[in-house]
Amino acid sequence: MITNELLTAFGLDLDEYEVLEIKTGHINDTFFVHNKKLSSEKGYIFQRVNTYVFKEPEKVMFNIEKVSEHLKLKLDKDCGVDDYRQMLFFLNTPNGKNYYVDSENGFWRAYTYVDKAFTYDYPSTMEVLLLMGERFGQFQNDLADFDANTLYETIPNFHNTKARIERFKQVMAEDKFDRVKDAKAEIEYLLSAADMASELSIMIEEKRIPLRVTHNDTKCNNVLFDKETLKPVAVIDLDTIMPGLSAYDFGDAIRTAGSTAAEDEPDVSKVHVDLDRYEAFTKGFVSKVAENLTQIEIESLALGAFTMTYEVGLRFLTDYFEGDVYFKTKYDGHNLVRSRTQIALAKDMQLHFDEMKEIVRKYSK
Ligand code: GN1
Ligand code: MG
Repeated sequence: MITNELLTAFGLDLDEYEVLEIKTGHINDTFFVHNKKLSSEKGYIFQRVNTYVFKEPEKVMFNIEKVSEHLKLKLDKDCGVDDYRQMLFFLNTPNGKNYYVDSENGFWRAYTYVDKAFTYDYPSTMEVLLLMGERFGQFQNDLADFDANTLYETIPNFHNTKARIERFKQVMAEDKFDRVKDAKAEIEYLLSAADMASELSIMIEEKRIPLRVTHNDTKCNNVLFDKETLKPVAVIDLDTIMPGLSAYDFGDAIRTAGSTAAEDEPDVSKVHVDLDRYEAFTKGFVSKVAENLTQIEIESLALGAFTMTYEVGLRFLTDYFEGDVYFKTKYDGHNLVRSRTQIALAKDMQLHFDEMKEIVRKYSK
């Protein structure tokens, strides 16, 4: 996987490094390339970008570079001791590109490993949720003055839930793997809640809500925390940075951080939205973004949480019907299980929707 050819392309010598695979993401292949001579934590992250998912990976790297330049200017303003760890620094090849296509047509990139840091797959306390909300909110706020039109839409209609519902219907009609029969109740729910899940897409179509530059994949393990201070450092996984809604980033974070269970908990009776967790995250996020958001955006945040949860439930099920070609899976039926978990969470959010909206209002005054 990690070859001499690849390391040489980025100016490194394979003999000096050892390689560990990191298996967290659902999309790319990720490796920690660690310098044997230096401390255990010095090195680089190498990633092979999934080109089934990202059809034009050069554009992904273009977006990341532009956004990183902008974030760096913000950073330099009030630089603290460890501030270099607040962003990712990509390595260039000798011809000045921030990626390398290897002889097997693999699309690779490399960036500095943020040392002395860790992520939470499941935030452990309200304090962590508050800090996580602040960090994602800060990230969005730092990009409030970045012109969304200058970025590529690297996955067209990525969070266009309405378009995804149409595609879901097509895939269901084709039923290539004879799997539609396994998910009758799930399909029924997804179709019955389609109108509510399409509201944000329609607001965009009708230009009733502004597009910003958003992260679009704000799972809670996409914030790195410092091992000593336990404070957030970097926001990572910048692949899907592109025009989007504030509600997407708030919503996708709530989907993982505000739930009582893991994304793929098989026992759906354990899956709920935890309003205390929701409130802690909301308090942090809204405190950072409120000054730059319009009233309609503030009002859309709770809907974003429902929409992102519904949407990924629909996406997992679409992928199950298509034969598990998009998300990496750990066992047969994993995408079906994930979809059921997300549907259980989306349903619970509908039950608590008024309280969720009220909590956002409380912190945006
Ligand atoms: C994927 O790569 P990862 O695991 O951060 C997916 C997200 C989904 C998420 C569900 C490019 O994110 O959209 O919300 O899985 N990324 C892409 O866990 O599709
Ligand atoms: Mg991702």
